[in-house]
Amino acid sequence: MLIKKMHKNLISIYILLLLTFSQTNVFAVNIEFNVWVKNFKTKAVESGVSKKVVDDLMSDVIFIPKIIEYDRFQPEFYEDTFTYIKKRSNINRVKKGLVLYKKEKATIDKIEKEFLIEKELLLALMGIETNYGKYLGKMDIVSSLATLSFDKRRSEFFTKELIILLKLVDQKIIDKKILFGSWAGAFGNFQFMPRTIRNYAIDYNKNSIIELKKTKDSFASAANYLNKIGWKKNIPCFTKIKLTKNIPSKYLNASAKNIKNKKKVKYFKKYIKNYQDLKIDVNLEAAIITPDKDIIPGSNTYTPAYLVYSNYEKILNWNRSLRFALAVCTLKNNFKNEI
Ligand SMILES: [Ca+2]
Repeated sequence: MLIKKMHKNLISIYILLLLTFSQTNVFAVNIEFNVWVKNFKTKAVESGVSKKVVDDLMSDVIFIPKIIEYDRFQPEFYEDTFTYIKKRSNINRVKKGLVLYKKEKATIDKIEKEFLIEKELLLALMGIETNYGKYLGKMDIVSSLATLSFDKRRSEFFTKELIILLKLVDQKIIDKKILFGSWAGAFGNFQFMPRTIRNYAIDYNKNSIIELKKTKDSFASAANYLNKIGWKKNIPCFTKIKLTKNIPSKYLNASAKNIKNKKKVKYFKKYIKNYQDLKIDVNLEAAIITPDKDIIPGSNTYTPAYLVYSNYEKILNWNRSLRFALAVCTLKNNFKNEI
């Protein structure tokens, strides 16, 4: 009985200590964060943002611990390729996209012609990024970007993004009232980061402001982005293949960072079991990817495998994930049979 009571007391003390420690910790982090904000504000003004906009946007900024958790654990990295693609390119996604297309047909067709980007690709990107505008994100992206800038992991990258965002507001290109988006600071129907907005976004309906949550500006901006980074209309993105086991491992790309060892499709003939069934130009430059290799525990080294072409790398440019680019191109192909 006595032991039980002592045990209970010990647990209470332990919980009390834990609470005190975590509260002290949160308190210390907030002090550090406020110091960071102060220094950042000076830096932003030095980079040319007006003091008024810096004070205005940075006055309510807060540190959001949850964002650090999201940054460290992104579930999509742990899904196998088959599951990832299936979830994002299924028939419901196609149907929802067709509803949007029907409603906005005139605008989307016009943008397809003007920027030479397939409407199916634009719909696929919007469908996967935000489920056609349904999940635009509710995070205050100034606080998101500030939290990730304050965090050590990718501080330099996010600090630059935050300064670009402040400049866009300062130049009245973006309205500060609609700065709500993803935990990583992406924004609008196609989840543009501030740098992408600065480099590629367009005020398509010419009302002097870029509205990335509205159809006209967001579709034209996405199409302009794809056109400028070199997407080639009507060239395929990938082909699924079956590999022979004698393929040297140097040809198996498992990282989205740098696609290596590109050759003409015909060069890989001896390593592809279903080569005769491939309905593609064998003179296209291609690389081989095996996206589950090294990532999914216990996965087979040789399956799934895909030949990927230059267009595939453009989608990696948009979002550096092998599975993301496969899912976008699969959904695009699924639209092809419907529109
Ligand atoms: Ca506009």
